[in-house]
Amino acid sequence: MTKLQAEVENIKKLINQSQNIAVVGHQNPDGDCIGCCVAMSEWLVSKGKTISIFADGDIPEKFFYMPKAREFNQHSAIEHFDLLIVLDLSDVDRLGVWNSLTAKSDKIIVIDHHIKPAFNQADILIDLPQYASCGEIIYDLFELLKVKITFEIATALYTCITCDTGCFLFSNTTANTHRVAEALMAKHKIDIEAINFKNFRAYDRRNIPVVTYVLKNMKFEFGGRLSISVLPYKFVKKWNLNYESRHGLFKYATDANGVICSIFITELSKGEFNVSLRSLGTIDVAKIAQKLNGGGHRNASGATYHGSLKDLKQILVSEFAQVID
Ligand SMILES: [Mn+2]
Repeated sequence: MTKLQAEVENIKKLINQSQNIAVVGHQNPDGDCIGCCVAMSEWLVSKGKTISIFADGDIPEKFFYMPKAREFNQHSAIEHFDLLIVLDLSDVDRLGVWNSLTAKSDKIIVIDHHIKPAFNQADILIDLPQYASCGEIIYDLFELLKVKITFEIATALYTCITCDTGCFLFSNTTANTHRVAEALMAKHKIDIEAINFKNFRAYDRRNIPVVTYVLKNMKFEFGGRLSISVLPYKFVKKWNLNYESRHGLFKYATDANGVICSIFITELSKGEFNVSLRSLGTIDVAKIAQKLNGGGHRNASGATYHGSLKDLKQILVSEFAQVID
């Protein structure tokens, strides 16, 4: 019996006995986080539950093809929930401004696929790092719960799966990932061309000067196996770049021929840096992120660093020196 099968009856029981339910994803919400909060909320609303959806940060407009994506962070005044469902994060710190939700909720279910589970408040904790996306877990859970998958739910779950696998390009993609995508396409007639255009092809032409800067200033170490890109605060501020558009720049760092590890540093404010790490194959960048009090997956992780850019680069280069040879 899988962990998911073992917990299905407990999840069903907690949901059945709850009326006022909060669904929350991680800060800097991405496609997986937004999609699984939307899919979960669509289902719970169809069961007559009262739902509030939260995630600390802006919801990129490109995700508004999912109607429920517009409903995030609208319910700040509510003081109490029967149940809190935490999706796509297992580190309580990544609730950000919504970390007070745990104290306001009678029961907590956490469903996640990151490597660092640390959610002590959870009544039910499902951490399955073998899954490429949290949305893929939700699909398997919905199958076990015999949930009627609607067009809206299928669209949201397909968004999760494609966003966390780089549209099936990353090494986390499994046979089950494809099985779930096949089921969503075959049974629910989702518009994959429209979804994939928004998430993988369309870009904002106003960002071209930033792309130019990043490409011009990319540095390579270890004979071209490690790439380092830095986005200074003046660009983040001038172009008002949100997490989503900053992240779109990362592919230039990761996809150069010969690169097996990449670092993308964004200066969020003076002395505060967002660090994103990527790797190919067995090189574990989650371990490096954890040394900076961050976390993530083996091949994709991140952290926030306070200090000088020079020190940060030095720490990262020496960490990578130990794993890259
Ligand atoms: Mn995810």
